[in-house]
Amino acid sequence: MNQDVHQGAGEDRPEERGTPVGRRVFLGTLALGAIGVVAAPPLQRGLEGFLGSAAGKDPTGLTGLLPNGGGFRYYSVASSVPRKNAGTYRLRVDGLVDHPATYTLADLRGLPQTRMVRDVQCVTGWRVPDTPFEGVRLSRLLDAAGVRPTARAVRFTCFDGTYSESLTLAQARRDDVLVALRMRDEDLGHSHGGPVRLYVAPMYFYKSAKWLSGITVTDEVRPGYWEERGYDVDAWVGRSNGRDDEPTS
Ligand SMILES: Nc1nc2c(c(=O)[nH]1)N[C@H]1C(S)=C(S)[C@@H](COP(=O)(O)O)O[C@H]1N2
Ligand SMILES: [Mo]
Repeated sequence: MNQDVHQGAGEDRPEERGTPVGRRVFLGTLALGAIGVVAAPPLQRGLEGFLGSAAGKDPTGLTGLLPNGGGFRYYSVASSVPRKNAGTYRLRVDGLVDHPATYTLADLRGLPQTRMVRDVQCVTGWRVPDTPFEGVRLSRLLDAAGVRPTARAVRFTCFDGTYSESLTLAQARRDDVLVALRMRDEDLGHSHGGPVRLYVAPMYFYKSAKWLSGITVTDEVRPGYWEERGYDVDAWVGRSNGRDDEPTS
């Protein structure tokens, strides 16, 4: 497991593999002495509040309180993720398209880049304000692929071998949805899903699939990893089941 984002903080733990809830609770309890958070979204609001107050932190887990890691917490549902670089990374675009394609990192870097500065909001309550992301608009890749008329949705898969996400075609074509190569004005590091992750700015951060390796155009939305475990497919910040205590807009 890679914890380099939060080294020194002693606060965070990579998300444990998708094991039954009982096991997560057990792991969370084990970890109580040393850390503030065990990240397991369906459980986390309860558990995080518990751990947070035990650690003397604000139980909402707002990121301003974290001393290190720039406010981010490392999440992975896979216990280990292979590293990919410019030589080994590939992004496949396929499904209901006329021109399936495989992009290298150099290919993606060669396309027009869009930079956006928005708040990152995890459904469990932590937030990182004003975070720059930069990359290729997803709509550009979809247009290049030639989406067929029967298409309704897009499915995202990851080279961690486990995670998945989805968007409707209309959501996927928004201007604020990126295939991101950079975050905080640096190339995306491995912990944050590098070299390439999805960035869905208007939705909770679980929509922003890390280690993106596949974009498949489909005829209907197929719920992603966390959505099969109870989270909203339409994860608009402030308007889904991760609703904030405070308004965010
Ligand atoms: N492949 C993959 N992508 C993922 C996740 C994951 O576990 N695996 N977790 C999601 C969740 S719940 C959050 S909050 C963010 C965390 O991103 P970070 O690790 O860069 O902070 O990634 C999202 N994308
Ligand atoms: Mo999250």
